[in-house]
Amino acid sequence: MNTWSGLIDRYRSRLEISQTAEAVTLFEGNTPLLPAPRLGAEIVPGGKLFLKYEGLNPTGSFKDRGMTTAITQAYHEGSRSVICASTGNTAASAAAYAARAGMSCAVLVPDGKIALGKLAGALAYGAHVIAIQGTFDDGLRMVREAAERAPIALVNSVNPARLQGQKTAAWEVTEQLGEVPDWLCLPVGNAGNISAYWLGFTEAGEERPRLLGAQAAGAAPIVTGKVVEQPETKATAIRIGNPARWGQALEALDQSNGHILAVTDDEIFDAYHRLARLEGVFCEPSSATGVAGLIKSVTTGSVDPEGKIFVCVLTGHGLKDPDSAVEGAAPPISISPSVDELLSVLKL
Ligand code: AN7
Repeated sequence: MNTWSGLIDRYRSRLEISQTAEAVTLFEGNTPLLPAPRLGAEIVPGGKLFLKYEGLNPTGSFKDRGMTTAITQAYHEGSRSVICASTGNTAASAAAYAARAGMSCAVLVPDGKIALGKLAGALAYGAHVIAIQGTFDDGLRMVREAAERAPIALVNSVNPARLQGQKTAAWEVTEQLGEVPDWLCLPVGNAGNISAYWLGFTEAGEERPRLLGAQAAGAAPIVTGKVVEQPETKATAIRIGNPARWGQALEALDQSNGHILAVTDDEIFDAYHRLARLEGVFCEPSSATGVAGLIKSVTTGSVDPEGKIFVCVLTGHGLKDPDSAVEGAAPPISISPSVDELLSVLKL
């Protein structure tokens, strides 16, 4: 029998949320920690690579971890409507959990800059989708003020209940690995996830990994130390110029003796293709950013892989962004229904 019934059921006493609230859950979490020996041999010679495949959460991204706790808490406190700004995944997740709770949900997304699968999700779950002619950062500013002026709960990661759910990923990694990894590598956008992992590892004990954060070069405020007014990257999930948890991310990086760097879109897409083609793991471009950051850090000598265990967090599923997958690939070959023709085009 499957005994998994979601994060809150599994970890409630360790989560700072109401201990009596009825959980709003889609049985999120408990995602696989996949060994990645072929990619590992290429990018961390002498070390071991594992992939925490968060794209296998119910709506296809890690956001479901924080959304089960945020929506559970908001509903328990009496809210019946929620709002968020999003580059896409938060929107889809909020929409699904709101639907599950029978709440209404409004999501603000940057017009034309969200991947198709995320928009599809938000629409399918019945959210009120509002496209703004601006960036995610504009949207976040707007929803923060809207939640102050109207009776609507904000479920962006500035909501502390979000981090409570997201921190459980750190505990799962350690449980699955049987030890704390040497390095945890992940993409950084609004910096909620890196803050949550650090919180989780810190609450679990003395031993903690070093954090390796990666931002897209056109949206790397934490790396450059400057707000980016017009962030630009094909990894639209992390197209964020003024992260809400910037200070907390810097603290986590400092305390973990970690490292944050920028990677180009070409480096992101190289990692994205290698994950899929060497390991059969299809994640969205933003999710490959942590892997790209690891590749660059090893190549430039700032990380020595020898004897080390690396966990890369793959934050979202590849099907979230079908356009990125199709654009970068050769189109299918079209043939008539003839076996002769088939044999003539096969590459054996
Ligand atoms: C796949 O959905 O910000 O550093 O609004 O979707 O915690 O922001 C998404 C972020 C990484 C960055 N990977 O995480 C949103 C949103 C994927 C993401 C990030 C996001 P944070």
